[in-house]
Amino acid sequence: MKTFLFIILVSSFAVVNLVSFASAEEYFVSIPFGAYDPTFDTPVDNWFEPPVVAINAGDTVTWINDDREGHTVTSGQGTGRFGWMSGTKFGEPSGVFDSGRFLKDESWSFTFLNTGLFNYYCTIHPWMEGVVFVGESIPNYPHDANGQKIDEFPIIGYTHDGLVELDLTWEPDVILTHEKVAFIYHTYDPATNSNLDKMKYNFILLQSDVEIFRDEGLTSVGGDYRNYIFDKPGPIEIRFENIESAGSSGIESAARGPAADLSMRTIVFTAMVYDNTQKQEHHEIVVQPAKRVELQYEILILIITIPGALAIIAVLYMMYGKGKRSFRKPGAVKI
Ligand SMILES: [Cu+2]
Repeated sequence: MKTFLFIILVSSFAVVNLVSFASAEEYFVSIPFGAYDPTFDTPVDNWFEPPVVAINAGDTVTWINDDREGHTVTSGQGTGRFGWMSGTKFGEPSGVFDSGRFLKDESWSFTFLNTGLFNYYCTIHPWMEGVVFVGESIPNYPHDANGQKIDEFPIIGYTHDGLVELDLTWEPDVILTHEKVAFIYHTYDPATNSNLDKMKYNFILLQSDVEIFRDEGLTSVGGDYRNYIFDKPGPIEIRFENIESAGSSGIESAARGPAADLSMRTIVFTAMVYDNTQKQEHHEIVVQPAKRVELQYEILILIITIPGALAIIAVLYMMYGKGKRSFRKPGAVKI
């Protein structure tokens, strides 16, 4: 019951784009000796070293003043190396962060919780410019759209009437853009804990609340899988709608009550798609399972019935077929 409530809770959450912090790290930026000198006639190549830092949301950057003068680390646009020369430009702070002046051997830290590109500069020496790029932190474990870790696959969902259980797994655990993900699911009758003989449903994918894929009138025997390749990062919903099931016995029992309102028979799971830093495009469109499951169901019947029929024919042939022979070896002991 606890699991049941948990699933209801998880699946009913509004999809919120929250970043989960896999492991926060600290990065260091030096303000090198000579940064106060705009002529660049210094032993250094950059005003901030390194001038560009790429970090993940939740990480901290610490600036250390290795110069002899006081400096600031202020979000916004500086004047560039030559802009200050006109004497009219002093930079424009953006208001995200401002260290205030800190002196030789002092340091100042800032933790970046939001993703984005942050330009910064020194308000005292506006030619001093740097950049912090904050990307999404990609966890190395499966989780839902709220960043809640999934400790164990499969995750389990039920229709509101509790008559259909759907267990979902996806591979790979972390979903990236331009990389095929397989959603693998099994369907059960919770009353008997056995696979559903047949389940009809629609499979729908939504990303950032927009429907991006819909496959209607699917039929599954015990389970199935769907492949998909996402173009964009962002939270997704994996929806199984209009679920119709005859249960594990294959017969809709009277005990199951009146026919359920199909529009209510929906099971929703959520997940997050991350930007793929290795692959920027893909050439396949949507990768589908090779065959419609409806067809597979019929094939399954053939697979079961044909060998069965052949076996019966073989037995009948052996019993009543002409030229009946004894398979007993001569001289074998009769028991
Ligand atoms: Cu400065």
